[in-house]
Amino acid sequence: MIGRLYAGALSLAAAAALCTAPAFAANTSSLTHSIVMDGLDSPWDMAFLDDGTMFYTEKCDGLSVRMPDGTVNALLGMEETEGYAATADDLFCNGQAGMMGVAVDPDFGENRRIYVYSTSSMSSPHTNRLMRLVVNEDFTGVSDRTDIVDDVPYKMTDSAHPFGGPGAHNGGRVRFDADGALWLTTGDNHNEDIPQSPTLMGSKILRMDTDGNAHPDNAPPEGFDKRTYTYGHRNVQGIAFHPGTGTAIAAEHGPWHSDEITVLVNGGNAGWDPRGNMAGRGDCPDGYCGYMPNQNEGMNRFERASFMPMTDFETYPDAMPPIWENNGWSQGTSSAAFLEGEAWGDWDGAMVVGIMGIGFGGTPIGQRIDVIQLDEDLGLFDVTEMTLPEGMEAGRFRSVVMGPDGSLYAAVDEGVIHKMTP
Ligand SMILES: [Ca+2]
Repeated sequence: MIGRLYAGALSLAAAAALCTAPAFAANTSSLTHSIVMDGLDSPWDMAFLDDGTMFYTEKCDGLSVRMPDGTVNALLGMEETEGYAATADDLFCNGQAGMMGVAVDPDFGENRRIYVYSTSSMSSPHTNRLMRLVVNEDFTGVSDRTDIVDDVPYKMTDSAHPFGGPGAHNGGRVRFDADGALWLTTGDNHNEDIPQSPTLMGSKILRMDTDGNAHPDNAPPEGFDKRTYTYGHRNVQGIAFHPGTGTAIAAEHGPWHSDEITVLVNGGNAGWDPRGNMAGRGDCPDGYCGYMPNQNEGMNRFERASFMPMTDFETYPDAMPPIWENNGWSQGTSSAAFLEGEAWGDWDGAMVVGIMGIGFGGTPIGQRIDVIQLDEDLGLFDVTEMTLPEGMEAGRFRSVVMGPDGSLYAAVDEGVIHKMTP
């Protein structure tokens, strides 16, 4: 083994990574690929039943279900959509906002419940809401909408901060853990007060029951909304649960630098605070230091990170440290899942993270799925870019989800849901 020859000069982790490299190659070269659906409009998330039934969202259209035989039923449309069994006129899309995460109740067989996160105009100012719905017996419609979370902030106007426009930074992933708790990730709306606010539910990761009540074991600081599991995030679109320990791990977008993956600690602060008065930062344009200094001002990503860090240890020494920072880049780190099943070989139990990439002069850079292997202490062991199967094009990897068949499903903004099978 080549790795052993160099073991004396490399860290043990690096040497072990070299040793196992041939197994990785075997995995990726034997991935088969098929397109499950295409022609979709910004598919955002998927959720599966054991028989392969797949619920999915499209950001500006609504919620649909693809049956195991390939039949598609459009269940709940947003305002001004056609062809859905029902429409909800308060659900709308704007910018990054719209219909986002979807999850299936662990007891779906008994209660037929699913959960969908969407932007809504029902209240003023508008908010992001987590809705509970009941799916009818033949999967042709939903009913009994209950908004179990109705107070996640939404960015109404440009005036809050011009960069990114209305609808920016909603988070949006909805997942159940193995114990049946319901989790929701949210974002900062370009609002400097949200991340460290004890009561505004943006920039948080919420852990709840299926009525939207706080999990009894949540341990946020005194005065915080008890639904809070962690706070001080920027814009979390990825959350997954480590198969061995059940630990929640989040992936989130950085501001022109430093996408992060963070192992979450109950009650923890992720350390994002774009207020100007923090850490000696002066006034920033529009009361938001989140994009300072501007990336066009000649600073590199590491210099920017030192001014406006994703995790501000100077102000918050006890903040949760990220285990991965994307080599300092911000490239649209979106969703996360754990590969499970012996067919994945050495990647069984590894985390995959979908990265949407950024465009320079129309050329996308960084569109990929990273395979992130953790060590026994949930530290970073190795990162490998997944070699995509032949015939599969990269895209803006918005959602990665393990299917009940052991395949990895990946939705890209370009309108395709891919399936990769080891
Ligand atoms: Ca952080």
